[in-house]
Amino acid sequence: MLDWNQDPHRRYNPLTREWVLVSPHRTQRPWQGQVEGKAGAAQPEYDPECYLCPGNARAGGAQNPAYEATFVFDNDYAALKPYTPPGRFERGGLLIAESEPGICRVVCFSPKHNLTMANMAPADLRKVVDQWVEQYADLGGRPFIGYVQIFENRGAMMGASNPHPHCQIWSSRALPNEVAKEQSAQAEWRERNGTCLLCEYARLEAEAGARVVDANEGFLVVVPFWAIWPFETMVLARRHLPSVDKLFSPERDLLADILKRTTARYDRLFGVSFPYSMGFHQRPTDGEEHPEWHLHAHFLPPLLRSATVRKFMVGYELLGTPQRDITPEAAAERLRKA
Ligand code: H2U
Ligand code: ZN
Repeated sequence: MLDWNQDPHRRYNPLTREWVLVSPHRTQRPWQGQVEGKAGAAQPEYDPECYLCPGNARAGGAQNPAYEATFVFDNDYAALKPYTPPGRFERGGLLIAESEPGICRVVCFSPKHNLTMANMAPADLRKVVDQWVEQYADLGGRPFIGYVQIFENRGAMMGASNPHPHCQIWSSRALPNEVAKEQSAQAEWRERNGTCLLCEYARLEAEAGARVVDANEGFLVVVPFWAIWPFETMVLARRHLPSVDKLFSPERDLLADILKRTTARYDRLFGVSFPYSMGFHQRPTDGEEHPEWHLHAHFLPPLLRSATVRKFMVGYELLGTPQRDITPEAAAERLRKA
């Protein structure tokens, strides 16, 4: 009989409608590959060389104000620009291109260079949540912005250019690929079943318990049944709401609380400031109501078995299907205990 904890199997991700290969028996294989350096030394509260610290000059020549809580500015090296002229190219149904206007911003979480979400005061992290809500409304309210992607790259391993606590916001006219997959899956689920895909999923996970990592009154943290990254998690709003602007004030505090708890838990897992990319997926800002959307965040950390051994997405995973060794249930158990 198949043993889900030992035998190779594949799991379905209903949000992207893609599969992941799970090979639990492989966790014993030896590793002689690349070993990453441990995260750098402790940082000072203020770094005169940091382009995000208060009062400092940025690369573009602008100077940061002496800010005291959060600070937002337009990215000096924006990937998207608001005044992009319209344009479309199509040849034979195969060569297709179109212009893409957008706005990219950087949000500093705190004036203190050496903080992270894990060690910020809850009241200060709440101000970051408020800033996300403001940015979602401001950017999403513009007629040419159809989606607002809020994300954080944390740690040099994830390509973060700077340890100063910050995130980025890229807002664009079109839906990004990952969001487009989740958009059609949630819309079709709602059409077919009359329910919300992620409300149903959260209910199943809360019932099963094996993949639940943490929870508060507003949010549930799980290692998704279909997780690709070893310690990937998903933060799900417990209430059906499409986007951060619909959070009640106490729910904003609960979001700050669950993010702090989750990042602190990650840091405890291997005793390092845990690297990850995280971001929110929420209702597109194309003017439609989108009742199918359910607000959630994904944490996608690269670390595999220690602070220095990471997972690489290569070979079969790039050309075939993503694959994991440690089961989502085993990862959730380790995170719960951290
Ligand atoms: P990351 O750490 O996730 O790379 O984010 C830093 C962003 O800050 C990056 O997108 C921008 C980079 O373009 N940046 C500025 O806007 N001004 C600067 O002076 C340096 C970096
Ligand atoms: Zn700094």
